[in-house]
Amino acid sequence: MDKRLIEIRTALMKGAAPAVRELVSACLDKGIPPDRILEEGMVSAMAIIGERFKRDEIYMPEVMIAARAMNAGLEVLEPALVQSGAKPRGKVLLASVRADLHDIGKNMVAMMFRGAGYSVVDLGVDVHEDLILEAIAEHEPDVVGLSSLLTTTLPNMKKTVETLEKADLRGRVIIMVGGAPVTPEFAEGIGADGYAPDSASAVERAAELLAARGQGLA
Ligand code: B1M
Repeated sequence: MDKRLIEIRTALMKGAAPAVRELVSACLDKGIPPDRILEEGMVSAMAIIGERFKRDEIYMPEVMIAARAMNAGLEVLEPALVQSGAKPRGKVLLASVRADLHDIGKNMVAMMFRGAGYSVVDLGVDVHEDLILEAIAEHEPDVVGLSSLLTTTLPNMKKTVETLEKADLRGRVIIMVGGAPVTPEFAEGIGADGYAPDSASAVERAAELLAARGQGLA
């Protein structure tokens, strides 16, 4: 692997947010493709952090500072992935479901959508289903994307889909779900319109679903 990407991975695992910012910026200046910086330098670091956390080799504070460094790197990387001046291809509302504080995956999904020319409204983490309803009324998105990283918050994902169903919004918005514990079977079981295993395929799946509704601008 490129030495500079290894440096990003090391800095990210140490939680050195300013160093991650600088290194990502330097890699972009050197012309290293943003998707390589993301996957090889950053996502690989979070995977190692996750393994170490599982084996009790590191604890919550270390995971939190690594996550903060990851999000710092994502901020620097995002403009490089976003097409300038492109007409929005649709509007996407994103949220980590109620009681779920994980946001790295959701932030990557947001970044990929922005990079593909969608406008994104990101409601953040621990978002109550009622707040999602209010946000739909305010922003009128084409797609609502829900993220969950905990088996204990999967029921809240289901509850959110039920809430949108009760509010009669099923025909108006496409509901997409994702996150590590979410499976295609779970997604189908709770009545989501779409599932994606990663951020890049989330964009592809949304485009397919929008096209199927005659809304795609691709
Ligand atoms: Co937590 N955590 N965590 N954690 N954490 C996991 C998820 C866990 C698997 C770790 C473990 O035990 N090995 C475990 C869950 C176990 C389970 O439920 N089965 C766990 C736990 C238990 C917890 C706490 C309960 C720990 C505790 O308090 N004892 C606690 C819960 C807090 C809460 O949410 N209420 C907790 C807290 C935290 C931190 C706050 C410290 C931090 C989050 C910081 C942050 O996000 N800002 C954290 C982290 C960082 C992790 C790990 C290490 C990394 C998660 C991550 O960012 N992955 C994680 C272990 C792991 O995953 N290996 C772990 C990288 C990210 C790029 O992947 O989010 O999967 P991911 O996103 C992917 C896809 O899933 C997909 O695209 C993304 C990119 O390709 N995707 C979508 C995501 N959303 C999508 C939406 C879509 C489509 C695709 O459509 C809309």
